[in-house]
Amino acid sequence: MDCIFCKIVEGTLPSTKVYESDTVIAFQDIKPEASVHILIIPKKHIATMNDVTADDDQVMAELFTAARQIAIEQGIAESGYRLINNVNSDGGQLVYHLHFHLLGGEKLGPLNA
Ligand code: IU
Repeated sequence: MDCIFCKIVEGTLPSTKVYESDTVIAFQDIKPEASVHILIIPKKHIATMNDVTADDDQVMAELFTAARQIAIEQGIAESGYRLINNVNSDGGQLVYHLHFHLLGGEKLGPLNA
């Protein structure tokens, strides 16, 4: 499958990883939109939020656990952050492997500016 994030999971493409478990990895976004910009993804290929099924309940729970833990590690849990998932074309999704953007480390602007 020709998926860039699957290649990052496999290690055939480089990334700056900040978190890894059996089911989830997180790495620095290559084009950061804030001081902290980390992508949190399931290792399993799931194209979009629309493709998540009940079979993925555990991995989704682990993904949000990872997000909370990374926010603490990055020192932004208390100051605040944004967790964003873009879906399909109107949502601005560019990479079709489910991912959540963890953004913070500064005062973020309006969501749809
Ligand atoms: P989107 O939600 O699909 O629009 O976000 C894709 C993100 O993936 C975007 O912020 C890119 O900068 C980021 N990214 C990356 O970190 N590494 C890559 O090799 C590629 C995209 I391609």
